[in-house]
Amino acid sequence: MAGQKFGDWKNIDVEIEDRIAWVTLNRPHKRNAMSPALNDEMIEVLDAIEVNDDAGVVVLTGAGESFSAGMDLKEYFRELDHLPYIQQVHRRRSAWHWQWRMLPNYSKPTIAMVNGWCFGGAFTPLVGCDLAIAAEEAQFGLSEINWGIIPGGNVTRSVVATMNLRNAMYYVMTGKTFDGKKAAEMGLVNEAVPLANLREHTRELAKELLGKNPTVLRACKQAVRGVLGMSWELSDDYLMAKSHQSRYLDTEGGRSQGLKQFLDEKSFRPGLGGYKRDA
Ligand code: ACO
Ligand code: V55
Repeated sequence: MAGQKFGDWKNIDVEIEDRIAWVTLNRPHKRNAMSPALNDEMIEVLDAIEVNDDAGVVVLTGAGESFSAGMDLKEYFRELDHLPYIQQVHRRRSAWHWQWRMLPNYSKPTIAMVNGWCFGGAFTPLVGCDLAIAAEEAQFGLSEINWGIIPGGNVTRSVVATMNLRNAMYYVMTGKTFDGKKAAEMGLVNEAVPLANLREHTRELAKELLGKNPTVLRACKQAVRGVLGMSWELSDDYLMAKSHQSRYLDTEGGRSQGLKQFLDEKSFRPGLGGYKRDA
């Protein structure tokens, strides 16, 4: 890639190119299984990119032929088993923190680019990302049942947030693999494209997001996750408050630009594309 290397981490490679931060889980010899060291570093990576103005979108992917083979079974399960429970919890906390606290609340749009194997624990960051594009050839699986555990670490929560009850049950109970096409059909990912086109396709999606108002995008993605557990009354009030908040925070004055360019200047149609941003 022609991008600029960003930071210096052992288990993660970050390159920033044209405002896209390509974050690559980089333990290909372990099929990018997520170790405690990798998860500790991911917190630093996401923190650093969030405050870096050179990056407007994050793409999360994996080095080599794997997106991620899930939690590192040796370093989390075998090697922590002898520790007291509270110490195990402490060691696992960095995984939880970036995968289902930081990612869903992230200030910039995030896209999971599933280039290959995606098992078990990898479903949590997959679903933590706002959008997901998979290679048709990628193989997914909730393999926990195959080695004798239930999908923990909020994997089950991630599955039911995206897949319907029948599909969730089927794949959790059988541990059978499915490919990128099937993942797209079920709504676990937005789309599947041939592996050869995956990066280019993801880049186009990232560029599209980079063309939108970042303040409003942030409010939109927070709102989509936020309203899920709310009553209609609470949701309406929250969305009105969020809408006013984003107008207040939006330094480029998106809403008034949009109205002016459509109603007065007749220079664009909101139904068919975005207003002209000169900010
Ligand atoms: N944890 C720890 N090590 C792993 C993991 C993992 N999740 N996945 C792969 N590795 C290691 C292997 O132990 C092996 O290490 P070694 O070279 O030191 O012996 C290396 O990565 C390569 O693995 P292979 O199995 O040889 O690779 P292959 O390309 O043949 O198969 C596949 C890839 C299918 C991904 C296979 O490695 C696999 O089934 N991995 C486990 C997938 C899984 O069930 N993950 C756990 C989900 S449950 C959870 O996340 C809590
Ligand atoms: C998994 C399980 C976990 C965890 C992360 O099933 C992922 C996957 C039981 O703990 O912390």
